[in-house]
Amino acid sequence: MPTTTELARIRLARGLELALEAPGVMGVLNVTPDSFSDGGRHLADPVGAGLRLVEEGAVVLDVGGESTRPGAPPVPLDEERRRVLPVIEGLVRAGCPAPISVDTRKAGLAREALAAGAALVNDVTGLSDPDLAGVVAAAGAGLVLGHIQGTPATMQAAPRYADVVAEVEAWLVARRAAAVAAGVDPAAVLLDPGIGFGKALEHNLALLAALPRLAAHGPLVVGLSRKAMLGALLGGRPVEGRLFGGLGGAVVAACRGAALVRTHDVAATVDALRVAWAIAGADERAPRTGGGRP
Ligand code: PMM
Repeated sequence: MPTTTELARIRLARGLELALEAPGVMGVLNVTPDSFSDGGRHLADPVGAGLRLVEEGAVVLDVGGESTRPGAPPVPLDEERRRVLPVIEGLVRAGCPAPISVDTRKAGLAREALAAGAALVNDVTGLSDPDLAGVVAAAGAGLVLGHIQGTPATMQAAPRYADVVAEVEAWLVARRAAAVAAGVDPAAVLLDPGIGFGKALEHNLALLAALPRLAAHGPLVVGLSRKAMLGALLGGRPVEGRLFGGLGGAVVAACRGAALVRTHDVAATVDALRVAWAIAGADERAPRTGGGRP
């Protein structure tokens, strides 16, 4: 259990733990040629790029080999393996000091990534592969369960909810229960409302407003870095112009209960969260003086 000064303590593979006293940053290391936000950026030296993100302050490094951008076709296991495993092995060989997460929906890839040194599985489809929870349980690994409506190929076609917060909440609670029933340690599970995964702008905004309610069910991961919702809020701004908007979103997500903010822009987000958290927390730490202004 977290102590009163801890925001969250998450159990990971190989006896590792992620103890967070303040919201942390999950750095994105996509090794895909077609990710919407950084397609191909890290392909030349992915291990070096990952180590730099950790130096910049990422507390977890999320390695992904299958783009989940809207409309993305599925990547065969062999190809995903070819992209991801050498990077995880390289990071381990280089002594990567942060736990490595593997962003995959496939149980087979998760098993191999955990054997290669990953400590956490980030599944944006919340157990669409029925074997994934068993793989995570067997490795004693951490598990991020993300909410999605549809599949990456179809999810943004016409997302529809009667009550998006209640539906996502019920879904996350059910997926979490399924993971625990398959043997995953309840202290190893993080939940993610899945910003942009089968959601229109109004759905994303409703979920971000409801983070305190969702956080009652477990530590939250929130990812909005460079996503279309930022472009929409900024008058159609393209991906490369969304940094400052993303920082605004990251700060609000952290102050509303996200334990981890997933981002491409690690250094900037780490600074933004440090300042936001110091200021947001100052109120509770300040001595009570009975009300009057000094
Ligand atoms: N978004 C993307 C990929 N993986 N994982 C989690 N847990 N949460 C997210 O919001 C998330 C994710 C897609 O974005 P990218 O192409 O920028 O990685």
